[in-house]
Order: sequence, then C-alpha cells, then structure tokens
Amino acid sequence: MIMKGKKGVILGVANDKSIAYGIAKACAAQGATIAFTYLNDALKKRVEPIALEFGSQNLVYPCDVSNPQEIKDLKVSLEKDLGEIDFIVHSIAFAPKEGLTGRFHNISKEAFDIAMDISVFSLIEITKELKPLLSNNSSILTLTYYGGEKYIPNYNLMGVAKAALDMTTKYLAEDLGKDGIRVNAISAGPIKTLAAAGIGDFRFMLKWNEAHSPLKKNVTIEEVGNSGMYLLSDLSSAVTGEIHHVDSGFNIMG
Ligand code: 0WD
Repeated sequence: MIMKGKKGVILGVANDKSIAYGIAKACAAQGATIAFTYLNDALKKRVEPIALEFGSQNLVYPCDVSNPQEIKDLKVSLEKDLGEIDFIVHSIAFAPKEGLTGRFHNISKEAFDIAMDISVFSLIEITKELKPLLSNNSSILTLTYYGGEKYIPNYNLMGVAKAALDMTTKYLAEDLGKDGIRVNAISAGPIKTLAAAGIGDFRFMLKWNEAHSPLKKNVTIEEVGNSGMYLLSDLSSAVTGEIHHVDSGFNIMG
C-alpha cells in the first residue's frame, strides 16, 4: 500500500477512458484518498459514479479552471473535507477546434489565449491556490505530449501549449522544491480519449506510434496510471522537474 495515508485531488476526469481515471485507479489501489473535480454538469454525471467506485462520493467538486472563483472555492472545500493534502493531478487541456487542424499561421489570438489559459496557466493557478493545503512532502503531476517537443501533424496550437507546460513544470519544480513540493509531468503516448477525439486524424497518430516505437505498441491509461502513481508517491522522492515519457519509447526514435 504505497499511497496509504496520502490524500489528494485529481482534476480532469471526464469519463472512464480519461488518463486521470487511470491515475485514480492506480492510486486508489495503493490506498490513496482521492477527491475529484468535474468541469460542468454534463460531466458531473460521469464523474460521480467514478468517485463512488473509489469511495470518494463525498469528495466531488465543480472546477472549471477558466473560472478563478471555482479554483478558490475548491480550496475551501478541500480544506474543510480533507485538510492537508499530499498530491494534485492536473490532467486538463483544451484548444478550440481551429487550433487543432488546418494551417498553423491562421490561429487566432482568441484561440491561442484560451488554449494557454486552460492548458498551461491553470497549472500555475491551481498550484498557487492549493499550496497552503500541500504537505511538505507532496507531489504535483501534469500531463503533456511529445507534440510540445517536436512537430506532430495537426497537434498545432496544443503543441505550443505543451511546450509552455513542460517549462512551467520545470520552473514550478525549482520554485517549490524548497517547500518540499515536487512537480513532474508525464508525456503520454497517444490514447483514444474525449480530448484526443478533437485532434485531426488521431487514428493515424495511434498507428504511427505503434509502428515506430521500440515496444511496437500503444500505451494504456493503466500504464500511464502506474507511472503517475510512482511520481505521486514517495518512491519518486528525489524526482522533480521531470518530463517522464510513458510512450512505448517513441520519443527516442529519430
Ligand atoms: O493521447 C492522449 N489522450 C494524450 C493526452 C497524450 C498525452 C497527453 N494527454 C493529455 C491531454 O492533453 C490532457 O492534458 O492528458 C490530459 C488528459 O487528457 P485525456 O485524458 O486524453 O482527455 P479527457 O478524458 O477528455 O480529459 C481532459 C479533460 C476534459 O475533458 P473534455 O473532453 O470535456 O474536454 O480536461 C478537462 C475536461 O474534463 N477540462 C477542464 N477541466 C476544468 N476546466 C477544462 C476546464 N476549463 N477544460 C477541459
């Protein structure tokens, strides 16, 4: 029971295909207490049964990260219901459709601002608001993708956002290390989820990854979940600022 006694919050479960669900499953199996958030009422109906599955039916809160007040309210709820927490999972990203298809130079400022706000700045804001609750042996985890390191067809605006998220992870890690807070990212290989459905020709991405990775397979949310659990647990107590690839090794290929 590696996570026994650890309490935390997971943001970004949309359904049981979400990467955040895989992380919750791995953490719950190792004894963690997990609070969940949902984006809106439509997703609330999906997240509540998932919370129940992990015995967290009283730990489900709304949080649209584009609304600063909802992040502040989340802090108040977590403080009341959990007190001190040991981990945060940020598994959230969004870009308007125009940012994930077509010619890159046509992206509007409005789309750019939305993608950066929801996919990058939210990690900083959540960290700032929830920091008073974090123990001095805690861990923050976000989810990124290789399209922030190298060109990937159609990933476009989200690639720029992930590059910013990768550096945000590193600057946060340096800043928060002195407070006993580690900050890491998992760079997951492509997985068919709701968010992935928005990316043009995603099926090709899956096939390409499978064919060109050393392990010759795509990754599952269980595999990302297990690696996530490691980064949230004391097993990774000397690891921070890391972009940990869980991608069947795809990123090493030339
Ligand atoms: O191939 C993939 N699926 C990969 C995903 C490969 C590598 C990384 N990732 C990343 C994504 O970019 C994202 O950061 O993993 C993270 C989780 O994505 P996911 O598990 O693939 O997708 P999904 O199950 O859709 O969860 C993302 C959720 C949203 O779902 P929808 O589909 O409704 O956008 O992020 C949440 C929402 O639940 N989200 C928000 N949460 C709070 N406030 C907001 C928001 N404003 N916007 C989206």
